[in-house]
Amino acid sequence: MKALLVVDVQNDFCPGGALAVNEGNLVVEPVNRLVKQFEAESFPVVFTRDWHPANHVSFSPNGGIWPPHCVAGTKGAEFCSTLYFPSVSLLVSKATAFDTEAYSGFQGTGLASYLKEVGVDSVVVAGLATDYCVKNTVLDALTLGFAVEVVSDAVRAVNVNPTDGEEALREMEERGAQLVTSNEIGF
Ligand code: VGL
Ligand code: ZN
Repeated sequence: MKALLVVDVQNDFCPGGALAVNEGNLVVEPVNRLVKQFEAESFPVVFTRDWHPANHVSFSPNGGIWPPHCVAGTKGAEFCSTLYFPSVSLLVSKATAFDTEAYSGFQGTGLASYLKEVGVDSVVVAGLATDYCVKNTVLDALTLGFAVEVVSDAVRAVNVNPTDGEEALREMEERGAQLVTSNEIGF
């Protein structure tokens, strides 16, 4: 069975946010379409969120490389208001400990055991950002033995270097992920 993993579609990663991803808001439309398709099939939908304490090690005042973002309980950490939520879904918060960075939705969350428990062997991944949390989530999913499809029109990159997003997609593909578009997802 397939599950949909929606990665970090949060205000701080959208235009105007603390760690804005160019066109980050544009993932919402294809993501919403996919969520509705999975909901109609009664297949699992998982939303991850970056959910940091205010003193997180990844923040520049604490020696990290990012501006403070997605601080638990703030407006910036909320999901984009236009995101559609199905009647049933799983919420996964990550990077919640102040001293640990965690880009992958599988890191320290129990997500893999949950998916295996309910019979998921294949995941469809969309969201933000291509070159960090999407990439690390995809690579972990492959390592854990899941088949992985990455939805190319439903991801966007931070692009600290301008080609980071493209390189991340290539790396995911080389590791065995399939790049697909949102209208190509079958069950
Ligand atoms: C992310 C940078 C820092 C992401 C999270 O969700 O891709 N990127 N924290
Ligand atoms: Zn973060």
